[in-house]
Order: sequence, then C-alpha cells, then structure tokens
Amino acid sequence: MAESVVFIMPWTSLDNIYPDFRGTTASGPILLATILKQAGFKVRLIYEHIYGRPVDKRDLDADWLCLSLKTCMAPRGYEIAKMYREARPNGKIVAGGMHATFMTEEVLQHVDYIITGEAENAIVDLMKNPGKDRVIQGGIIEDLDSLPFPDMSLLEGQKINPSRIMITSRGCPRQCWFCAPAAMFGQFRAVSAERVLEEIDQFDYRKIVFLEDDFACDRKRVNAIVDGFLKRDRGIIWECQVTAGVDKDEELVKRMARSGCQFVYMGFEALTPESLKQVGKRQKIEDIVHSIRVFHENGISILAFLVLGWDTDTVESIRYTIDFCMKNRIERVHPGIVTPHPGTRLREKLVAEGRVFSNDWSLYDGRHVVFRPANMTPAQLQLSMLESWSALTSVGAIARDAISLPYETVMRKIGFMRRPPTMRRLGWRIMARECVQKWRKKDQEYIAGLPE
Ligand code: B12
Ligand code: SF4
Repeated sequence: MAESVVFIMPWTSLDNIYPDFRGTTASGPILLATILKQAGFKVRLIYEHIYGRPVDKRDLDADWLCLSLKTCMAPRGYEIAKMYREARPNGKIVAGGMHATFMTEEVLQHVDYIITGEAENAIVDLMKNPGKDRVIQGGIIEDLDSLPFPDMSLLEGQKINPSRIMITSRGCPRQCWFCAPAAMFGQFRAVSAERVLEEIDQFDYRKIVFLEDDFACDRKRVNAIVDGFLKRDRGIIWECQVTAGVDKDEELVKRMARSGCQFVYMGFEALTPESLKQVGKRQKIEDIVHSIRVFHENGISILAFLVLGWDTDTVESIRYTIDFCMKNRIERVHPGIVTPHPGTRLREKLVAEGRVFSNDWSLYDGRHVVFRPANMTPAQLQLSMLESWSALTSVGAIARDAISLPYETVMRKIGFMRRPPTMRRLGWRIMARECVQKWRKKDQEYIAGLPE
C-alpha cells in the first residue's frame, strides 16, 4: 500500500505578516509534494496560514511528516513534530528549508532526517529507502526546466485565489552579505521563458506574481516572457520582484507595462548614502530615484522593502528614509528590521561582536529587533520601525491621498496623467493601518523587556 505523507509549512499568528501577503505561498513544499505524489505517495499538503486553523493530531495520521522550516517558524515546527511523535510513535519526520539547512544540529533534535538545500532530487530516494545518514545534501538544481509544474490542487484550504505565485528562478548574482536566500540558493538559475509560458498557458488565473529574488536578472529571458504575454493578449495582470537597474532599459519597462505589469517589488533596503554603502549594493540614491521615476512614468506601482537598523542608521536617518518614500509617492512601503538569519555573514559578524541578544527564533520575522544596533538602543529601533509604519498609514497620509482622487480622475480622463492610480496606495494604507494598530499594542510588552 502507498505510504502516506503529511507535508506542513508551519505558521503561528497571521498578525505578523503584512495583510497584502496573507494568501501567498512559498513554492518549495508545493513542488516537493507534487514530486512525492508523482512517485506514488499519498500526500496531504498544509500551509498553516492558508489551512484556516492550526494543525492538530487529527491532521497528523500519516507514515511521514515533512516539515518545511524557515527560521521564524522553527519553534512552531518543533511543536508540530512533538504532536506527531505522540500521534504516530513509529512515524518518520523529515525536515528541510533554510532553518534546517543552516541549523542542522538543533533541528536534528526534533526530526529523524534533514535534506539540506534544494530537495527535489533527494526527497523520493530518502523516503523510499531511509538509511542511517540523517543529514542528506540536497544541493543545487541546475536545470530548473527538469522540475514538474506544481500541482496547486494539493494545497488544502485554499479559497479561490485570483492570483498565482510563480517562482521561476533561484539564486541571485549579487550574493549580498546579509541575505539568507543568497546563502541558500547561490548563483542565479532560471526556468526558460518557453517553460514559464507553457505553465501559464495551463492555468486560468487573472493575476501572476513572480516572487523570485530578481525576476528581471536575465534580460533576454524577461524580454521573451514579456513577448509571450503580449502575443497571448489574455488580459493577465502581473507583478514581479526586481532590483534597481532594470529601469535603465526603459524600453523593457515600457513593454512590461504594456504586457500587464502593474507592480514591481524592490528591495531598497536603505535610502541614505551611508547605509547604502554599508549594505554594499553598489546603488546610489540617484539610481533609486531614477527607478521610481521610470516605473511611475510607465504606470507601474512600487512596493519597496526597507531594512532598518544598519550600523549607519540613526533614529533621524530612519525618519528621513520614510519621508523620502512618502515624497516619492511610493505605493507600498514595508519597513523591516535587520535580522541576523542563520547562514548569513551578517549573523557571523553580529555574533562575533556579541551583539545578538536573542535566539528566540519566533522573533526572527523582520519585525522584532534581536541585536544591539550601533547608534540606537534596541527599543529605539523597534519604536522607529513602528513609527515608520504608523507614518505610512496615518490618517493624514490617507486624507492626502483621498483629496487628490477627484483631481487625478479629471487629469486621467484628459490624458495628462500617466503615473499609477493613487487608489493603489490609498487602498494599501487603509488595509495596513489595522495591522499596524495591532502591532503597536502587541509590541508594548516586548519593548519594555528589551535590553538597554
Ligand atoms: C513566498 C515567500 C513568502 C510568502 C509565503 C510564506 C509561506 N509560509 O509559505 C509570504 C509572503 C507569506 C512570506 C512571509 C514571510 N517571509 Co518569506 N519568503 C518568500 C520567498 C520570497 C519565496 C519562497 C520560495 O518559494 N522560495 C523558492 C523555493 C524553491 O524555496 P523553498 O520554498 O525554501 O523550498 C526549497 C528548500 O528550502 C527545500 N525545502 C523547503 N521546505 C522543505 C521541506 C522538506 C521536508 C524538505 C526535505 C525540503 C524543503 O526544498 C525546496 C525546494 O528546493 C522567500 C525568498 C526566497 N528566495 O526563498 C522569502 C523568505 C523565505 N521569507 C522570509 C521571511 C523572513 C518572511 C517573513 C518572516 C517576513 C518577511 N520579511 O517577509 C514572513 C513570515 C511571517 C510569519 N509570521 O511567519 C525569509 C526567511 C529567512 C529565513 N532564514 O528563514 C526569506 C528567505 C526572505 C529573505 N529575503 O530573507 N514569505
Ligand atoms: S540583491 Fe536581494 S536577493 Fe540578491 S543577494 Fe542581494 S539581498 Fe539577496
């Protein structure tokens, strides 16, 4: 009889995640579950944040438990492993994901096996012939075209979701010193444009979000995908994550817009010259201003990810950064906090300097300070992050956007406005505001307990 598997991506509370991302899924577990199903296993796939309730013993009646562990989810993953041991004392547990890859000793205390790195070529072998080796090196998949298309129907509890997440490349040529995906996935590799389009032809989603680290890294490939969208003319709208620089090819940006691209997500990380230098991204403020101008002129909105708390940051520089985003009318801004994730050089540095004061992994979510910043106290950094979110979602900011709506409608009608509709920014501010208010309440106790 076929062996049964329950594959779980743990979660704790939805409060910690930005509301606009609540239906989003990491691609690894879906792909691995698809591969296991094709190999003859009876598979259940649960992403706890989509499932509708936390998993309990009723969900764990399977021969195998597969656990996907990102760092902030490790404590919840261990709880699930414990529940599974009680429910199925003879069952086996295999874990993977970034936390399992970089914290093998710790994770092995809770599970039977770990596959490090990318697991597609290793998981079936391990689960068909489990041997004595408890840590199996998954390595890197060079030919991403060799992987099957993910079977989204495996996802339990998924309500009808109008958008489809696609991750069509892995790795990044830049290899930034603070970046966990760079440490995990190494150099850039991509699914070919033909195969990306073939997958799109098989589904009828109206919106696609390419959430890989840098969708536009290979210009030839992205041009071919854009061509594909233009030729098909299916009215699909799409969004993607890019790094500043793609805007230098203005023709490409124009074509992206024409083919349905409405949003780009950009890791600005820092917006003062000093912090940009520390981040080491080799981009200047002028480059960022150029990106914003080019995308906006083409009607493409921007979601900017900021990281606060670099050694060059101060309370004032953080305020300046948020003002910059407001002045430049960036549609969505997600300020996060520098986080020393396992596997990164950032962690090595901060640990060596004795500055990491918490290894409570549940706090490693980019929303809690877990190290001593250079120019602020931890509490000041935590408060600055909260103040940043509050400024972005304040009644004043909402009112300013709302007031500009009638003028914008007229300008658009007479063809004098090309920039993205203010409604995109206004809608986000209103949606995020509720979440920020919850954070403010929740964080009071955390801030009070932070070291000086
Ligand atoms: C999609 C995504 C999300 C989605 C979905 C998350 C989910 N739970 O499903 C959303 C937007 C909701 C999200 C939220 C968060 N995310 Co996120 N997310 C991603 C993103 C962009 C893509 C994930 C992906 O598909 N990767 C590609 C696939 C191929 O990799 P994979 O899923 O890890 O799977 C492979 C291996 O890891 C392994 N594997 C994975 N699981 C398993 C299980 C088993 C049993 C085995 C054997 C192997 C295995 O094999 C897979 C196939 O090769 C990554 C960035 C990245 N490049 O990975 C960040 C990333 C994973 N997120 C991260 C973080 C920090 C968060 C947040 C905390 C906040 C934030 N700043 O974004 C929140 C979580 C909030 C909370 N309360 O928990 C970090 C994690 C760092 C770390 N070391 O853990 C990453 C790496 C981003 C970053 N730049 O640092 N995220
Ligand atoms: S550019 Fe972004 S994805 Fe690439 S290594 Fe740097 S932080 Fe990571």
